[in-house]
Amino acid sequence: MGKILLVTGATAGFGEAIAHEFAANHYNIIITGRRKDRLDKLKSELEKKYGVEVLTLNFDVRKLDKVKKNLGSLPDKWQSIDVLVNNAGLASGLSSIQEGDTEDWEKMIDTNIKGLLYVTRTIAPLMIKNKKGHIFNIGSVAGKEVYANGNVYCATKHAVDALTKATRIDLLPYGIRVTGICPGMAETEFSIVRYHGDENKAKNVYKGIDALTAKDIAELVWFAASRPAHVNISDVVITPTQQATATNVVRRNA
Ligand code: NDP
Ligand code: 8X3
Repeated sequence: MGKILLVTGATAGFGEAIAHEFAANHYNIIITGRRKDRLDKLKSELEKKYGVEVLTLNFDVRKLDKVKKNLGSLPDKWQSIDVLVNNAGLASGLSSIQEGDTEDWEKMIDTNIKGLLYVTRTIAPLMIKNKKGHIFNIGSVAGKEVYANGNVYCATKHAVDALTKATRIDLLPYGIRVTGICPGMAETEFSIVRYHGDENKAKNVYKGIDALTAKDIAELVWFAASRPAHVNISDVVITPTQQATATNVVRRNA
């Protein structure tokens, strides 16, 4: 078995593009997500296009028992994971703190923080045992700054930022690399999910902007993963050229 990537949330957006990028570079791939039909479709695409092996694991990262069941007893040949990308995540809603929906809050906290922790807690010991590994956490510009109505999403991504730094320290003695990738505006299904399925509202987010694409993020992750073993890229903020901060954006025809 050659090198192995495990990417969570591979049924759309960044995760799907990261799976393609690594498969194109001859990695065998473990893909996860809740939508089984999409996992099955991606598996056959990757196998056909790149001739790599693909393992699909269909579970919700919020459920610790499912994370343990799916990732805690991987088939032997899939245990030697070289790269983990903690990507599964979401924004749900965009409301003030006084009007926010607590169900949205639970979803974001449970997925973006607790899900990432559950996966890391399960895979890091394997990496330590195998004496190799590279963990990527997908943070956000929302983990570097806060913006109006972003409250809980921003808090979860600040937590990801803290966990990336803390994980790097804890895994330092084992030579395991840890990288934070913090994107700005990228057009995926992210805003559709944030606006609870309202595609028109989601489209407006990127109006007049050449937003980042999922491929831009996948290429960045691949770049960091493919540096020589003595190089750890710690933290990268990546935005569209038309975006300077979470809120400073210049739109065409604005
Ligand atoms: P998408 O909505 O396109 O993809 C999100 C992925 O996460 C899907 O594959 C989804 O799979 C998975 N996911 C969500 N919840 C769960 C869950 N409970 N269990 C398992 N998988 C889950 O969004 P992006 O690709 O844009 O987002 C990927 C990451 O990047 C997220 O962490 C997001 O916060 C972050 N990000 C996005 C930015 C953007 O502008 N797009 C900018 C900065 C960061 P499924 O629904 O099948 O479970
Ligand atoms: C996603 C980018 O600006 O919507 O994390 O928070 S933003």
